[in-house]
Amino acid sequence: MPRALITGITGQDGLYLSELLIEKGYEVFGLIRGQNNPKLDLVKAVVPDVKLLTGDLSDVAGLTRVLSASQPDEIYNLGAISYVAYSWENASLTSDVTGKGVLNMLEATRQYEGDSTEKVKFYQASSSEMFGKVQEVPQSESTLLWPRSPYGVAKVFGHYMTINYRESYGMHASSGILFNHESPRRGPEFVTRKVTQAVARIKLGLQQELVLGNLDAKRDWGFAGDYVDAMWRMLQQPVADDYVIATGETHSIRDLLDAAFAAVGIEDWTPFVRQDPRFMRPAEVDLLIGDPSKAKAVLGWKPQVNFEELVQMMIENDLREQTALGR
Ligand code: NAP
Ligand code: F7E
Repeated sequence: MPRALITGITGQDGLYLSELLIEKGYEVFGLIRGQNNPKLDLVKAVVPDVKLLTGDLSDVAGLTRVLSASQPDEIYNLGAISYVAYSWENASLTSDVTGKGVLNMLEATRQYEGDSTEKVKFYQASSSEMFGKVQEVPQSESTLLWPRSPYGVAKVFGHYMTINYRESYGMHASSGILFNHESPRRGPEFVTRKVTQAVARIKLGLQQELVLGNLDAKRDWGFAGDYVDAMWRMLQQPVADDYVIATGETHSIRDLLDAAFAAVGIEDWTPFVRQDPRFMRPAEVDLLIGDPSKAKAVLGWKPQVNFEELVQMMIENDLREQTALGR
């Protein structure tokens, strides 16, 4: 039975990846932080077979202990402070966790691997935020990085550290440059879920208004369930490498509003939506669109859920959830 360790087990991707690996017959360990993590019950309910170990990405000694206890064949480093807007207010903390945390995991993995001839396979959750002020359209593995937020800068550090450990120590360390991926499990601070939750509440008469920032930014949005499959495929390759994972389509926040309101039968959303500078960012990433052709050719990966299906899935979930909460 192969063993996998996942950091970020309480997050959107951690839950989908745990389900996928358990289905494939893995013994799965998850890193959980804090003394009374509020998402513990959720993890236990969704993936009861995952074995939880306490640790924090900023504590390398603790990570070393977690590796000894779990003895993983594959490590998926998904843990991060992942909310871009928050990263300006907490730039130093974001650098420590999202950036230096990757180095801590790589170093703990290198020491755990020691002189063993069996390579531990390491996955780093890199991000399309690294492209920032894009230097090429669409963005591929070779596009110059130009991050626009403390989060993006921290991810660039983690990305290059992963490549550096691969080149310096021969580690099987791969980096997935994933474009935005969403689901009914997406945190409500991110724009897709903020919109689908609000639209469901407006439809049910529980909310009157949705307040947003920049409606013109464009993102390449896919389904998280498809994207965790790409992570696993990367670690099954004989040689570690970096891959862009994206749909190759882009949509603005306005398109998202069109699709979400249309899904509940509202054609004109303008009376319900207000813009507030509070939600504007000091530096915006205007356009993201990925070129996933390398992942298609090498990993045999392609997205299964398109933009309209994704929005529909999230709206249906939020209508169910909000109906239950409204009762
Ligand atoms: P998420 O839902 O925000 O989950 C982040 C996870 O990181 C949570 O489990 C969180 O645990 C954990 N974490 C935060 N600080 C930590 C620390 N100091 N030590 C250990 N764990 C810590 O993120 P996601 O959407 O699943 O994304 C997974 C990874 O992919 C992240 O690295 C993210 O930056 C990256 N990424 C995401 C996307 C996307 O569109 N979703 C795209 C590209 C890359 P707590 O519950 O304890 O806070
Ligand atoms: O913003 C605009 C906002 O917060 C998307 C993370 O998973 O994907 C995610 O980062 C866009 C931006 O995601 C609101 O200005 C407008 O242009 O949903 P988001 P993100 O910043 O793209 C990348 C790939 C990651 O790696 C990250 O971890 O939507 N926007 N109005 C808004 N965004 C939010 N959150 N809230 C608004 O009210």
